[in-house]
Amino acid sequence: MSFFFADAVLPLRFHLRLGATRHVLSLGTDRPLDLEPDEIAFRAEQAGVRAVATAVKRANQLDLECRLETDRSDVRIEWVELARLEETRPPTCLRLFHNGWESWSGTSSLPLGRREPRPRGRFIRDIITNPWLGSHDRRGRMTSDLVVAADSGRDAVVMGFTAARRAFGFFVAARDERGATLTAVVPGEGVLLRPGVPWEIDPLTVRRGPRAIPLLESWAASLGLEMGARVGAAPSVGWCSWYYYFTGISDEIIRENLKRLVAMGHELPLELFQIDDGYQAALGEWTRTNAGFPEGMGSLAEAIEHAGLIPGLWLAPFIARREAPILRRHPARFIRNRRGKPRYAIYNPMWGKLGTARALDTTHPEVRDWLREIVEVVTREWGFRFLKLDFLYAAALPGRRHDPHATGVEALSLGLQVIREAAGDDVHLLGCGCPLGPAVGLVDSMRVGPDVAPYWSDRFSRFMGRDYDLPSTKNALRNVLGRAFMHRHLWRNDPDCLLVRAKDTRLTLDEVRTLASMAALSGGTLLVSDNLLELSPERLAIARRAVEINAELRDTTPRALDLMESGFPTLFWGRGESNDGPVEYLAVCNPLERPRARTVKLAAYPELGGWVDAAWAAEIWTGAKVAIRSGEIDLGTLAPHETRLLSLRLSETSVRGQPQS
Ligand code: 9PG
Repeated sequence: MSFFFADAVLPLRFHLRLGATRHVLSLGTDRPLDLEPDEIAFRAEQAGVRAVATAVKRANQLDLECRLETDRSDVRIEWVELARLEETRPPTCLRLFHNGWESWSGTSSLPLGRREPRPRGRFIRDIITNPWLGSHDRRGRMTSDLVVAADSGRDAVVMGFTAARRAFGFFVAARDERGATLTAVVPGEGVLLRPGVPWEIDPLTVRRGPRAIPLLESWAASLGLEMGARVGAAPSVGWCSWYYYFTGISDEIIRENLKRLVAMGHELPLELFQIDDGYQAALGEWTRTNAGFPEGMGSLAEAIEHAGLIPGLWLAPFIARREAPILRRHPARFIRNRRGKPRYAIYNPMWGKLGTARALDTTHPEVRDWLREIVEVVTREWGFRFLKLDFLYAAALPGRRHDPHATGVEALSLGLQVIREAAGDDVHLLGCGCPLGPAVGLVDSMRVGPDVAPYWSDRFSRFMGRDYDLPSTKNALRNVLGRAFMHRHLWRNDPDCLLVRAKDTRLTLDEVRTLASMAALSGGTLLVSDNLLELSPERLAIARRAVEINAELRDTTPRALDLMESGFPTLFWGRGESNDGPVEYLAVCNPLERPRARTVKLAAYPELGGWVDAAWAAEIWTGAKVAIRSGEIDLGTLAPHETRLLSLRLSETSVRGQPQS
């Protein structure tokens, strides 16, 4: 069988600086490899720098390992051009899946030759995009972090790193007169090599098969295995203070909601109660509370525990604002910019006008001691057992660090390791605003998209963020579907909160049902973030249904079936277990601004193929029964932003076929 992108080239080209001079060390060639299964070794030595690589070719898979070593003390690594896939006659329907750098970064599939939307304004771009794209980031090129997929409609290829210990490796897709290329690049961040210590590049894998999603899942399984992913049981459903109260929380507000939740009992059976941003004395001063929390956090954690819930708390451990003593007293504990000053991490108007937050240097031993202390207070003294760790990208930002050998990946891992050690194995860590790779094996769950919001989309997100990576329910959901394949392979996905309220929101009932459908099918963490005192019984029922479905799908990885067909997937599918046996759900969404007639052809997706001449479907939100006829589900017309959530049922006589990959 002849695949598209069949030609694999291994240039293995190291761009170095030896003292003040630039040097390129090439191990490989620009000739395509032959495809026979084989193992090839590469070796080169120049100017006291040695590099070796091994490529293992199997049927439909290529694995590459590579390392660099020197005895000199003046060698810096700029970047490495590792591998390239080439196609001289790209199919016209070719789409690429690109993955964003951190939790909030937009992720979707795009036609070849298109570049993913980039936020306007450096202050947003800096926290959304890999800081090391450099000259690869050009017009007409698409970039993807950690993994990339291409789908011709007939077959697919996935390229991805199977460890994330060294560098923020990325992929660049380019198209020109000669065809198309997909190149794997490893940025060295200009760090100094330690003499005598090998610099091992995160291994790369290339896998081919008929469809992209199973390949993405298989890549995620490999990365998860290598990094010791934490995917065990976890609190899955709960309440979070952020998306109704934002920073306006107080001891009283938290207790009122807690009391209401307890009174609701089985009406809303949750496990976790999480206090978000707004309790702390200052950003970076975590162990003292502000005036809204006069009794401190320990007594709140106790009250939550007493109510039979898991107490959860938000922390942004790697940033501090100038009100925090750590920034005033210890500027040397921060990543430094070109002027030697603490490096900028974010400007967030929610935290008041004055100034910005700065990024801590986790390679500094005093910072690690400080982190350890905070986490010990919060978990042991106060008793929180779930930590939402936010703005984690800050630890990985470029700048001068205490340790000149450390990359951003290594700095972020160090910081997260200290937190994990201090918190212990039993505290649940949720990563947020976090570059994805280095957190695998350290966090239990991970936010996989931008913040949801009490609106579908707004002008700020459309203009500044080009409707792609800034907070909005639309942007959040695109990523929940786009990154579904990571769930239970790298961590448990956090699709962000569920807002079901009818007041203080611009979300319509259709949009609320869409959010509830996708959060439920994600199988990930599902936190309701409304004022519980003001929820109507009808809206509460939506949350309860979502919680029930979510529980049935906890132990499966759902699939966005049309991930490689459209920029906003519209079919989300999951198969799980209920008290009455196996269950299967299909959400069909209309993300468009206009009504859309929709028929789903079951044979188009192997996951649905077994239903062709079987059964009927029940619409969860309306209770309507939908017939499956001639292998199709005809849903009529969907309103803008509406989702029909279908529970697929067997008829008495039919037998459900097995889903295929
Ligand atoms: C608390 C919030 C919530 C939320 C997090 C995070 O300026 N920004 O780009 C920006 C992005 C995300 C963000 C805040 C600011 O939200 O995702 O769930 O915890 O912090 O401050």
